[in-house]
Amino acid sequence: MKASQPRVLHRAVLMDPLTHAELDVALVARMPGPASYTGEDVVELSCHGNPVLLGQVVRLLVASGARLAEPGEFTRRAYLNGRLDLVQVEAVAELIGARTERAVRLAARQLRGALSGEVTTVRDRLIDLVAGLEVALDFAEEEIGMSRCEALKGARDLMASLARLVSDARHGRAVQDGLSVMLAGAPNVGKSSMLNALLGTERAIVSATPGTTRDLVEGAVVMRGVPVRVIDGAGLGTPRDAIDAEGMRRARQALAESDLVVVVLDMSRAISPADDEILALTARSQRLVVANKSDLPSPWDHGVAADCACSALTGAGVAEVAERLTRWVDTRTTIDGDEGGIVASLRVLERLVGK
Ligand SMILES: Nc1nc2c(ncn2[C@@H]2O[C@H](COP(=O)(O)OP(=O)(O)OP(=O)(O)O)[C@@H](O)[C@H]2O)c(=O)[nH]1
Ligand SMILES: [Mg+2]
Repeated sequence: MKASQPRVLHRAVLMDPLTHAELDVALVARMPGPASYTGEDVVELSCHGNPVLLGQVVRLLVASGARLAEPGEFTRRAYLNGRLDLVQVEAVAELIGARTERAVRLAARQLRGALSGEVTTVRDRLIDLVAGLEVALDFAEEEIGMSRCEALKGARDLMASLARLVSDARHGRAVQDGLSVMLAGAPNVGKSSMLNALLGTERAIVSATPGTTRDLVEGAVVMRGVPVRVIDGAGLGTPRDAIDAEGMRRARQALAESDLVVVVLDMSRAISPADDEILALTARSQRLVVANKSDLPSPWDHGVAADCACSALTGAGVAEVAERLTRWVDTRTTIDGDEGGIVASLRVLERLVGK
């Protein structure tokens, strides 16, 4: 193996050293440090992807003196040997956990050092600013170094760069972690029908009996490359029994924790006190008010109380609801239509906002 050309794949027949039984025809590459992932000497074996075979190969290697890596050990070694910085190490975790192509793209950019590069630029500018000011203070008579005016402008520019970095990082987190949308409304307005229409599957039970949904029911959709959880729960109103009350408590909690509330109204009947209560409860939340059952005659004009109208039963207008949700996802994950370039970990984000 030592004699083999480094960083070139070689074909190798793997054999059980005791029985000499052939296990697999594999590919093997030798990557000598320091130009390897961990910075140490590494040998990579690529076997056929059968779990039984892989288990057998690993067992034989361990019997011959190797040991299993601990979780994250390769990346830890890469960090300790200066091959990756801490932000890139976090990017490895983000990459492994990414659930959409967009999240993969973002984590890959960070792994290549995008965030580290931005932070280094800010740091260099800060050092320039401090150095310029120190010179100005030390040689106050001679008018060299940085003027107060220049320093103030430099500091303001830096603050603006940091603010952009923080908002970019917040957007990045939304892409990585996903967003949640809660369907809220009085009993029987068509929340479960709306969930099913948005997901395109019969996920939740729909019935003409008010109080059908008790537990939270949810499904996932991808909008603009962002995973979005759509959650349906019990209708909010006066509970008929203890189970109803518990269902409503769960729905209220999910409503408080969600990123967006879709308030569903039934436009085939007059606005009820329960509707008013939900509208008041969500007045300060990010919300979209949808008038459902637009296929039925209505006693009111939906334009007054709602952002849009649809029929979850016939499907009319549901595309517009989805379009509005997509636009909201855009506002949470892009800056002026730009996808943004970083997904900072919560640790980095907290450091950036100075918590
Ligand atoms: N005509 C019409 N009927 C609808 C529409 N959406 C839902 N319904 C009907 O309204 C009734 C209640 O629908 P659900 O989706 O179960 O309503 P919900 O808000 O989830 O009700 P709860 O879970 O009891 O709070 C069912 O009979 C549905 O078929 C619609 O757009 N038009
Ligand atoms: Mg329901």
